[in-house]
Amino acid sequence: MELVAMEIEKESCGDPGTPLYGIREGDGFSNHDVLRFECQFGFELIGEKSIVCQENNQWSANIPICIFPCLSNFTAPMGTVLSPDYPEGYGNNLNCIWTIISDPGSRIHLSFNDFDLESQFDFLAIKDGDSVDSPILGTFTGAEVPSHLTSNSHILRLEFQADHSMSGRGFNITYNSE
Ligand SMILES: [Ca+2]
Repeated sequence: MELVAMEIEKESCGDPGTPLYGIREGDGFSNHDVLRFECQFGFELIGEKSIVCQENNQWSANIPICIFPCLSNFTAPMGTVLSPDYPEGYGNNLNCIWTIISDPGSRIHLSFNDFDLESQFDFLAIKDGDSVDSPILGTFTGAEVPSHLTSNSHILRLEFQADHSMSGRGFNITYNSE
């Protein structure tokens, strides 16, 4: 019996774990076993929905990650952008995009009232325009409160990414346009 058990052990890919905020179906880690993944409600799965233990004892892919998408547009002439659950900490696995849209020909001013992100792992990037390829006005991390910032165009895009662990207070940014 022990020999058989050892033989099975040799043809195992090992436990790849379960994604944070995810659910795993299947509990076999041997060759040809398949694991399926889903994310908890509200989270978005990035990566492979299922992986198979290959004959080389490697999983066919890494386990997926579950991220919480947050997306909103601001069209009022002034307002406040808060990180999720500010100031209680924004959590993990976030990919947020906020777009501030003012009247064509106007500019948008940002004032940072508070700023506290996990340094080097969570980032806020501010882009001058509405697309992912728009010029970057600044990328911020850590606990140093950035100074005022003014757009060149009438649209600002705020992209916030948080990794899988550790959180700061988050941020509180007010904007106005003229
Ligand atoms: Ca983090």
